[in-house]
Amino acid sequence: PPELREQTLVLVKPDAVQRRLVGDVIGRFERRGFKLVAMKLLQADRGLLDRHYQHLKQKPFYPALLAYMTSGPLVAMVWEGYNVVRSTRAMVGDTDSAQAAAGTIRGDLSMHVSRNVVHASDSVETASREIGFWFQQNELVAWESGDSQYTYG
Ligand code: DGT
Ligand code: DGI
Repeated sequence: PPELREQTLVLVKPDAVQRRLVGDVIGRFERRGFKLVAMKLLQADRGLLDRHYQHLKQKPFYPALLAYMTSGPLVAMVWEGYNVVRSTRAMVGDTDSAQAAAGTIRGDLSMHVSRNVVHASDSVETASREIGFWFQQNELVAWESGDSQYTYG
């Protein structure tokens, strides 16, 4: 069914790579039951980030955001599953880590909006666009997980 095939883009940002938090972040999505369909470690360049953050290019903090996002490698992933876009946003928490609820990724692992550990797409439409910025179509792996009768009913 198509509703089980919803996909979202998650970036584990350079602060999280430096702080050795990649496994913690991946583990949360795995335990929720979502399926990993693409993943790579890369150094993002300005062109890619300008596309990804086109809605923020006029913001006063954009230069600082670019410097942060190019400061080291990040991990880009595509996760798939039922309601994955909204569920992932809920797991990530408020953009401003200082406001993020305990139990969320940002609320558990970060303090400040400018080093907020992860990115996750905010709508199904955005997710489809963002996945196209970060991945080639042939980098997405279609596979059947053997546990779906236990995770979906
Ligand atoms: P910098 O990095 O030399 O420009 O020094 P700041 O303090 O101006 O910049 P930074 O990187 O600490 O923070 C960037 C922007 O984030 C800063 O202009 C104000 C904003 N900011 C700081 N704290 C918060 C917060 O709690 N929530 C939100 N939404 N923005 C904040
Ligand atoms: O989708 P989100 O990441 O939750 O939020 P967004 O698309 O509004 O902002 C993208 C990123 O920009 C966010 O993860 C961190 C950064 N950002 C947002 N507001 C501020 C900010 N960075 C700084 N330094 N200051 C801000 O006020």
